[in-house]
Amino acid sequence: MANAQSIILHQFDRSPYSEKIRLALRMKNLGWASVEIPSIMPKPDLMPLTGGYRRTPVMQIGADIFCDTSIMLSELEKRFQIPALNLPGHEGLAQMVAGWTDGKWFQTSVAVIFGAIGEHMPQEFIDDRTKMSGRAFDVEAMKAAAPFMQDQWRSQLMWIEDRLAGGRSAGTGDWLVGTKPGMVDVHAFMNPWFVEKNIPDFLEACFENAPLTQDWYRRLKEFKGQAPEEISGTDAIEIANHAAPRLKPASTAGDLRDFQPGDRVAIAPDDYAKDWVEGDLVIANSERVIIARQDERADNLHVHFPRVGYILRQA
Ligand SMILES: N[C@@H](CCC(=O)N[C@@H](CS)C(=O)NCC(=O)O)C(=O)O
Repeated sequence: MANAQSIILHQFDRSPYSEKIRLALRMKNLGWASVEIPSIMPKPDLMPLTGGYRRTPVMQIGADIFCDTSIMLSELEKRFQIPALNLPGHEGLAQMVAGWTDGKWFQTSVAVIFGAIGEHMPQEFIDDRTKMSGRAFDVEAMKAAAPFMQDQWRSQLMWIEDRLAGGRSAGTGDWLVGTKPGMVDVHAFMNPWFVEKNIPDFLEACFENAPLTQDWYRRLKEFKGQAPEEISGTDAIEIANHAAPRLKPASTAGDLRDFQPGDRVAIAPDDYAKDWVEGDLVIANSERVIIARQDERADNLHVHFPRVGYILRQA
């Protein structure tokens, strides 16, 4: 039974960012619980935990709530060290690679996928994404751009092929960095997975010129991991309500902008879906921000955000 120590992932099956975390959980062979959340608003059993952050996935361990996959991966790596994903050579580089996989490559994937299947998406999904991003989710425009975007997508896949070929010819291993799979591989896996889920023929066509990548992708898919325990959103809130956040000394030492512990602050993603989450600052360092907040349904929560990709301000 899921409890205050369990890793709980609030997610949905087709979510590529969720797959990134699921792959890391499989590679670490960790047990976990899953809460299936809607892919569009409203998300009534998620908001009490995050305080307004609506994106997918969200990770919970007891009363600690983790928003954004980068902070989830960092936390999993800290708490469950063996087997490590931040292997020698992956440190720092993994985050740099994620800047590309989650940025440019992901945007190209979205254009290719919705250019191909956008017209089959329900109107509620299109309306939600338009509202979330503040600009039209223009399926017609994506359809028109699809051929150019396909070229760009494959070109980015070939960077993986180049890296694998380089490792092979130098005799330094057949993963992206060295002889074992790690965090860089986790980040790079997401976009091919997203494309395979939606337009498998296109991925197959790209693999024709990228045999090393095809083999690398297949090897990553071999991690079996553990099947999650399915729990409800209300169960997850109950678990948070009966847990306490992990004790951490409040600190903003070295902060560039003079935030102090206890400051009333607000934080939001800086790209789109700018939903502000308010709370009392506990920790602000170069990697993350932790804010304490209370909810009617969960007394005392610590919500974690990465620093990169987020805006922090006094509330
Ligand atoms: N920077 C975020 C991005 C997450 C993201 O954009 N996820 C998509 C789904 S895979 C999303 O939130 N879509 C809107 C939604 O699910 O409400 C992260 O790394 O977790």
